[in-house]
Amino acid sequence: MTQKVALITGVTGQDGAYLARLLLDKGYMVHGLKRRSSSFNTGRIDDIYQDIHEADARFRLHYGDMTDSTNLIRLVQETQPDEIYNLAAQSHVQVSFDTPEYTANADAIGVLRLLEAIRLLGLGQKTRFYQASTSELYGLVQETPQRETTPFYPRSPYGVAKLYGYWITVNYRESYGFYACNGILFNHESPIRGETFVTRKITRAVAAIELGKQDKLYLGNLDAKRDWGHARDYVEGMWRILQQPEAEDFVLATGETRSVREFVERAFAETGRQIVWSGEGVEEVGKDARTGKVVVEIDPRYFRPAEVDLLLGDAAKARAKLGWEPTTSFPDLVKEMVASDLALLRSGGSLGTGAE
Ligand code: NDP
Ligand code: GDR
Repeated sequence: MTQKVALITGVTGQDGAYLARLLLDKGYMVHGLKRRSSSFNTGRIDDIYQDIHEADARFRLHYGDMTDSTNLIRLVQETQPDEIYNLAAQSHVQVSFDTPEYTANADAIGVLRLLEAIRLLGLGQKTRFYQASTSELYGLVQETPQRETTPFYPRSPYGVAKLYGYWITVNYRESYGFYACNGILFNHESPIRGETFVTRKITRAVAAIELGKQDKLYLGNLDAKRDWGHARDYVEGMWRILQQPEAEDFVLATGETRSVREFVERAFAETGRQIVWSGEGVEEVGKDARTGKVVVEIDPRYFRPAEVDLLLGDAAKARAKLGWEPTTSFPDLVKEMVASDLALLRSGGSLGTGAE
């Protein structure tokens, strides 16, 4: 069998790193698009990076950007991929309120640029396309649990940009017969989750508080509910979505929802701390039940102009057609993330700055 070739945009992100590993394990030649940065941005993939001078290197990185059409066209032309996984995005919902235009450029028009690259190069019948769509499309939810047929109502510039990405993918499938699919993925996390998403922000703070390197954790809305799974399971789902006889869209979710508050409680419990809540609204605090010290405070700056209150996915279609199941429970996910952040800090890892 000839070796399959994959192109992953966003390869330096959480999902890109897990997916690159998965595809390399399956024998693929993997090309990844990375952005030029003034500091190293390949920390998540350094261990799988192979020296380009090695003749049999199966993992290659290329500079590029979702805002640069000619770059994307050249990359698709050079790599002639069997599968493209479009994971690149300005993926932070709150940041999208600060950078709405850039978010639209990268997350919406970026998808169009890649699809056009495939079309212009005449690869429409060869290259399968995966678009990283999101449960943020549901936003102000119209139905619970959310499934493939639930109407969308995005609540952020990020969600609105991703809505375009979703529909342009459907449109190229219907207009030109592309094998192009949306994975509508609910939140998925891991020890290499970006440090400013709420789960990782919490597990890093819990580890830092345990080791005496930080006093408090500042958060926004504790009552938002999310359907949290493990990124490892979700990249397996992405791959399965592109292996079907027909191109279709799929929800990937665990079918369980928890509040940010529950995540906080569970994470602190990993270090033997029970959290007791008192006060209301922005005055609410979480205290360590044993010492009485305040370890969680509310900072209004982390509230969003418009919030997504409740997400809960129904992955019945993925179960039936892809044989996909999440394998990591919520307690195990939290346990793994806290343990990893404790190990990282103990080994001298830095807390970094600007943790939102
Ligand atoms: P990350 O934020 O960890 O990674 C995003 C990746 O996109 C990084 O490699 C980043 O590069 C790259 N990127 C950002 N902007 C550009 C650009 N203009 N040009 C090229 N590359 C760019 O996200 P995740 O891995 O968590 O998510 C992957 C995808 O899935 C994203 O599209 C996200 O919106 C979507 N998604 C994620 C979910 C989740 O829960 N994780 C759920 C549903 C959808 P750099 O490293 O240089 O910043
Ligand atoms: P989300 O993830 O917006 O769901 O998008 P995030 O972890 O940022 O927020 C989840 C919920 O937690 C609340 N929250 C806070 N969030 C952050 N980041 N920081 C805080 O201090 C804080 N306090 C409370 C938020 O208000 C929100 O309700 C993620 C991203 O990966 C998207 O790219 C992806 O599409 C969706 O998941 C599915």
